[in-house]
Amino acid sequence: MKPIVAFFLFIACLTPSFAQETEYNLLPFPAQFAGGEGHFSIQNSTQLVYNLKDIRQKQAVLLLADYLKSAAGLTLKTTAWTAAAAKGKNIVFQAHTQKKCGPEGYVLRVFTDRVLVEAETAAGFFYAVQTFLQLLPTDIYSPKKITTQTSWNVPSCDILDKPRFSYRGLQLDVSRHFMPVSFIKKYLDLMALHKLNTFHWHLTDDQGWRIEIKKYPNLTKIGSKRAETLVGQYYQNYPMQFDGKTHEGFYTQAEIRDVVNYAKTKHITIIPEIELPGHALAALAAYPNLSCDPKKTYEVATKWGVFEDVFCPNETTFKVLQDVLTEVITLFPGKYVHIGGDECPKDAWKKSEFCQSLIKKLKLKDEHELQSYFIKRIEKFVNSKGRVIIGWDEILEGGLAPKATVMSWRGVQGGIDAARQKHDVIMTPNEFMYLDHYQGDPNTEPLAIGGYLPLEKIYGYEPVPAELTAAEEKYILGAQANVWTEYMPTPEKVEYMVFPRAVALAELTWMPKGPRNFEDFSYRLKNHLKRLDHVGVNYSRRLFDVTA
Ligand code: TNX
Repeated sequence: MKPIVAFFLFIACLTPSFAQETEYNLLPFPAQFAGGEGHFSIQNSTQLVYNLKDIRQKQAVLLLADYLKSAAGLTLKTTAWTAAAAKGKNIVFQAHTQKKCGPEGYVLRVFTDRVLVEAETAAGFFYAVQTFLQLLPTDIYSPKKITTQTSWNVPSCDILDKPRFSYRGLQLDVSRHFMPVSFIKKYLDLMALHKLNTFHWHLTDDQGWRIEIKKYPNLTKIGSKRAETLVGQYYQNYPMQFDGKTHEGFYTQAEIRDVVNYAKTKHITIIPEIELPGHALAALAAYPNLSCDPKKTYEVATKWGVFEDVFCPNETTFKVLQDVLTEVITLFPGKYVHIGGDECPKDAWKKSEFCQSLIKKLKLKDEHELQSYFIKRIEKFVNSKGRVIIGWDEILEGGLAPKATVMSWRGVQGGIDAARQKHDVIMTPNEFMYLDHYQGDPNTEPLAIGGYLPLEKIYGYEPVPAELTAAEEKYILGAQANVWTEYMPTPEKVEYMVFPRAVALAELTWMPKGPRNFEDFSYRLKNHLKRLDHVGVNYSRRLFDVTA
């Protein structure tokens, strides 16, 4: 097809559409897409021509070159822009400034005689390359050179793409089960492949403190190890079994820096979570004076669930938590620090004379307001360092901290309430966004925490609650799926639970609002799974192949 014809076709087809053809197995599917006729064929003589502003933009070009080299064995020349090279049968990367597609968007136009990639930012070019790779045969993801594939063709198409939401998140709980750095990097790779841009790293909880804090070495010396774990017993209803293993592990600050830098190359921001005032047993085992009853002995939890012993709102605790957050903030450059705030029983505060007199002194109504006082003090400190707190939706109780962003997890109501109070919101309701829930029949699936979230259900989730007005809607920054690891002792099990459901998450946070077609998604997914096979992902095969 001639470029001019393709251009008019492009304009005519600028409406969200679904892929009908086998060759457009794009996930997430682009915002605006038009298929064309014929294909661009990549040869050894094809050049990667760039007219780019900065080194990070150029990295996207090098990334494409790497894939073509390692999987296809094609060594393409990368060359700075010249009029002649830009007119040749080449792939041309060009920075544009027309503000067409926003901070993460791009234009990708595949003609039979050249390819044009345009974006405003390095992230835009990175996502353009991700899409371009998905237009190639799935073998392009092979870590080894493919000898059976003789041609590397890209079907003609015109794409103008940008995400619906600026926040497209995936969480991982490394407290219940520690996951090695190598796996965290793989997780980030997989997120990037699906254009997810925020990794929420749940680093502390009752069952383990996983981040080195130089000023308080016992947090990891004591808090990162636990005795034999009782698998099961989440609240009262779940089966119990001993796994007979001790569990330990933490990330040194050098490792954290390495992971943060790695994430940056994938255009992923990491949000660290330091849980407070609840889910704090590992910290209390290390430093009992952070509790309301320092004479008691505390142990890193060996059961799942919610525990009565929590941080005490005394000055020692605030001092220590501020020191901890200071180190955390120097390690993580992103805007947000997640401070937890969920599931904090008030029993210990009710029993504590100190807390009761504090409630009187501060003229508070009850322990909920005391929790709100706790969070507000922490927020003030975090804000003083130029950062913003995120908290689970319990932080609405007793009064929301003035600048907090809310993660709505117990349902959608927390998100609705926060948006109405003009607070930013990330939607992560457990009914739709919890990847620790069963994805298939609990009788045949490996043990999970309960709940039922099949692929079709997550795919159908609409992150903006219908109750919100247009003015309130803008507070919904996006959505996130959570991966709590009580029943995921290994990276393999995490992969099994996360994929392919995270692919659905990617599409629902990226594609424009409107009806999503599960059949079409499933069709594209089937081919997409070949990519995941190349990357070595232990996705849940049995959902797709009963003989597996
Ligand atoms: C509730 S979600 C929790 C976690 C558990 C999870 C299990 C949230 C803020 N708190 O501590 O791991 O349920 O699904």
